[in-house]
Parts: sequence; C-alpha cells; structure tokens
Amino acid sequence: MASEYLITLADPGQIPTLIKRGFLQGRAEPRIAFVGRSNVGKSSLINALLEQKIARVSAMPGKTKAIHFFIWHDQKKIVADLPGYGFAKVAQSEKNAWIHLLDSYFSADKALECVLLLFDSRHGPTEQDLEALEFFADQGIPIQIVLTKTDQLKTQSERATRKREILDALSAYTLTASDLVWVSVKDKKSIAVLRERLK
Ligand SMILES: Nc1nc2c(ncn2[C@@H]2O[C@H](COP(=O)(O)OP(=O)(O)OP(=O)(O)O)[C@@H](O)[C@H]2O)c(=O)[nH]1
Ligand SMILES: [Mg+2]
Repeated sequence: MASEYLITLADPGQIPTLIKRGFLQGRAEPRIAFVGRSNVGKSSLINALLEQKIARVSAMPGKTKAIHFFIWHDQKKIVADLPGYGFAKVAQSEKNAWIHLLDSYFSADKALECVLLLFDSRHGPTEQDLEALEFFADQGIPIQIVLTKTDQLKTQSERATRKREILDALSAYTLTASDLVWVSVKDKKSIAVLRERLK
C-alpha cells in the first residue's frame, strides 16, 4: 500500500490523546506538514507526491478546515495536510480557531521533521507567507520552500521575472535558489525531485 488516511485533528482538545511521547495516533513515523495560503495547492501536491488521490482538492478556497494526517508508507512518514490561511471571506472567530489549532499542534508535535511552505509562483510570498516563514524559522523547524502552479507561468521571461522577485523577497531569510523547488502538479514538474529531497 502506498499511502493511507490516518486521522483528522479538528479540535485542540484532541491533542493529548492524539500525540503521546512522540507518537501520533500510536505511530512513530516523522511528520512533514504542508503549509500555505488557501488554494495554493497543498492537497494537490500531497496527492502528486503520494501518487494517490488521498487529500481533498477543491476549486473553492478554504476546503481543508482541519489537519488531515496520512501515512506515506513508501517514505515512512506521516503527511499533515493543513488548512490554508489568507482566505479573506472567513470570519475573525474562525481565523482565531485556525490559529489556535495550528499553534497547539505545532507546539505539541515534537516529531515534526520538516515544514513544506508553499507559495504561489505567480504571486510570490505574501505578507502572511513571510509571517509563516518567520514562525517556523523561529521555532527552528526545517523549512522546504515550494513554488506551486508553475504551469501558469507561460513565458520564459515571466518565469525569470518571478524567480528574481521571489528570491529578492526571500534573501532577508538567507534563502537561496537551491532552497526552492518549483513544481506543477499539472505537468508533474519537479514532483520526483521534491519526493527525492524529502527522503
Ligand atoms: N494549474 C494548476 N492548478 C493547480 C496546481 N495545483 C493545484 N491546482 C489547483 O488549485 C486549486 C486548489 O488546490 P488545492 O490542492 O485544493 O489547494 P489547497 O492549498 O489544499 O487549498 P485549501 O485546502 O483550501 O487550503 C484546485 O483547483 C487545484 O486543481 C498546479 O500545479 N497547477
Ligand atoms: Mg487543501
């Protein structure tokens, strides 16, 4: 079996029973978390990497509202599909609940191996993207930056411009071109490269 659904974390109250002594739902595999704004392509990327339609994808932003965990047997890891941020139409109370859930999870899970931080390659990092980057950097959690939807960058010059702008925005965080992976699930660009990096 390539991968399977494990469990959903919808409420911080579940954490004490979910995470115990480094185990998540009784499993020891290290966790990798997919983080990024709503609609950036987190669930799609998980499906591409795991080669299975396991995470729910939607054209409607804000689809993933809880943290869904999957077992990635091939790589002996647990994949966490997180709810996206930056969805303007969400009420403040819901945003607060979101922050509380993610904060609680990240402070509880000590077996978090890496965070994949996804930015939309068409727009580059937003203010919230950079806040997320700082949050994980401050906690000393290794970060892999992924630029998504590169199939939408149609021309060579558009790609070059975006690349330059994104590197500029990230230079303050001592990130360089080699820290970035540019992917597309549509044309499968760099999916294998990213899979290899996560090993
Ligand atoms: N063209 C193109 N579209 C993509 C790509 N990846 C994802 N999409 C589309 O973007 C939309 C959102 O994808 P999701 O994977 O659901 O995004 P998400 O980050 O999980 O969104 P939330 O769960 O709302 O936070 C869907 O319509 C996908 O088909 C890509 O590489 N290229
Ligand atoms: Mg999603």
